[in-house]
Amino acid sequence: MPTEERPTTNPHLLAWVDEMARLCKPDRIQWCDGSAEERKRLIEQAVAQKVLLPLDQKKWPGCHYHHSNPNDVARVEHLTFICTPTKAEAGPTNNWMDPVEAYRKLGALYEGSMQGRTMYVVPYVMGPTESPFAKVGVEITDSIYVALNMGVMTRMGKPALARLGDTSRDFNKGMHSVRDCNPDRRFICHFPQDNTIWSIGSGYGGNALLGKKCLALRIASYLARNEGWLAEHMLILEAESPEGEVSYVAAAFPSACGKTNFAMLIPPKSFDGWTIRTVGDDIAWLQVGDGGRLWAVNPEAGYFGVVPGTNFKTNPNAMRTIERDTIFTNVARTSDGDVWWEGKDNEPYPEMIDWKGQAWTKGSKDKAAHPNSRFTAPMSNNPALSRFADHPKGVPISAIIFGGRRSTTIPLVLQSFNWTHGVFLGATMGSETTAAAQGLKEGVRRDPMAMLPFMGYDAGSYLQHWLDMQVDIPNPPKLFLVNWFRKGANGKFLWPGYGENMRVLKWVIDRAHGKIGAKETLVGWVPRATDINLGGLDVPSADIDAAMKIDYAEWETELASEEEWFQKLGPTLPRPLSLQRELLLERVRAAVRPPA
Ligand code: GTP
Ligand code: SPV
Ligand code: MN
Repeated sequence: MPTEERPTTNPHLLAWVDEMARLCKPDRIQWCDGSAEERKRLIEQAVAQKVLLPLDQKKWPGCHYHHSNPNDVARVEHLTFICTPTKAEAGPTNNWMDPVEAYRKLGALYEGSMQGRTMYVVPYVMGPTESPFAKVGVEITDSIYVALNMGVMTRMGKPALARLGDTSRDFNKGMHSVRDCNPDRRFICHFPQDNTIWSIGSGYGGNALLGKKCLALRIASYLARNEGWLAEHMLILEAESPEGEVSYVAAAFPSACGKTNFAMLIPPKSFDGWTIRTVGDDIAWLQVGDGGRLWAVNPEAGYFGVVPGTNFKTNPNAMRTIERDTIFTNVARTSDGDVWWEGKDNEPYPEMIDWKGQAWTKGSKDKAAHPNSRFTAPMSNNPALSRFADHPKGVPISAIIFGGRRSTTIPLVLQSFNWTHGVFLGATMGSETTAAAQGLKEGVRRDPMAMLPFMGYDAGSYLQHWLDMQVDIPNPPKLFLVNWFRKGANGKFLWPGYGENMRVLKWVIDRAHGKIGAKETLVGWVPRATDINLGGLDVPSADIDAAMKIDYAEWETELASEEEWFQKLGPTLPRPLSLQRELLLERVRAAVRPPA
């Protein structure tokens, strides 16, 4: 097997790469160095192989298109496994596979899977390269598309090998082969005790870009629990007031529920002087630091964002971010190299090629772009990137917001009474399912802290870890719940969302700094009528009231239905959370049916 010169002498890394090469039998091994020349060469090769299609380079400089296999368009939660020695460690919300069995089963599938192909060795850093937060991973993959995406999403190549050094064993071993992209032979397995990920049969997103959900959330959450920090599915934003006061807010919304949009928000006119900048759009690593505060870094270097719904009105910063050097996956395209998606500013072209590669005509009832079509773009493209996005220390978090996609019950915004109540709000968060994962039942599911698909260990222990963090953070952020997705009787969203979410964010920030009042309700603190600036908002006040309403009858149903979820969590469910539920339910019941 011809091997190019190996850019490291680290014996642990070399031994592992050799072992995996013996198993998969690639024709060639290529170590990625992360340079611009290498990227250019890889893109040329991907274009020659028709893995990437160049877009019109005048309209879309440096941009390319990729059709994924139509059977491979999103994360697959039913094929994702936590492989801990005991099933109890994975907990009741994760799929579990015995590690011995998983290595055997996937090992057999990897056998010869790279014959005739190139094996890319992709060293990468998650986190600012010089940061004490940062972690090194190495992904082995037979997908040039994955290698190119990792080059955008992570600090790839030389910096990773430099950080790892010649002797350390401290790197995540990520093995990935698309093999024949057969859903019957598709598995995403995590071995937290071994700092290892084995993924096979998918080339898409979180199944295949192993630094993202697999390392930065599932493996990292396991490490974080043991080491006393948090790895979360959260955006991180920077808000600067007209007076120049800067605050940082993190927010956990489930997949396709608005993190990227919130992190890139442009305030409405009546918030003149306010600027929002992005630190991260999907993942936050949070550690206790200076001033006894919780500090956050974004482990990623790029955005793998939902395309449909993105336009110059909803998210101008995203539109500018994807103008160049972006990979578009599964949107619609035209034969002359333009792209289109549902919710783009312009009308669809009469004739296009849909995400499946098939002819599409305007008026067709099928979507031209897949609802989970995505852009991969470097964060350096973002005109609103925070100057601290790459800072080794991270940023100090003043508020953490939880929020799902809920048609009913959950108000526009609610502040928790205290840390325990805030953890309870996160733990019981529900959200209606989206296109970001394949094969989920429609309807509301409980998604604690937006981490249900991303916890690398038992859910009850995860919630206990959140509770335990309180005593480790002398100056903790304040905790909030939001809902941009409540609907009226006509089935339409009550709240306009997007940039208008600034109105809610401002109240959150003012509350976090103790600058503004609130009304106490049985289920949390809410803004009083005049606390939220609604200037210039063209929405009927009845809709605003309906979006913010706390209806105790609805809350009674909500709190009662949470019992089933808590029962599912089993014996590791922290007692403070079940007591919190009972307390709230008793109070709400008494309000709905006052004693005679
Ligand atoms: P992941 O990358 O899957 O983790 O998703 P995300 O949480 O970053 O979601 P994103 O910001 O990409 O938004 C997903 C979808 O929700 C897009 O189609 C958006 O247009 C839509 N969306 C985002 N924010 C809002 C909002 O405030 N209101 C409404 N109605 N829709 C929104
Ligand atoms: C999500 O599903 O939450 C994503 C996209 O951010 S993926 O990378 O596919 O996980
Ligand atoms: Mn995500």
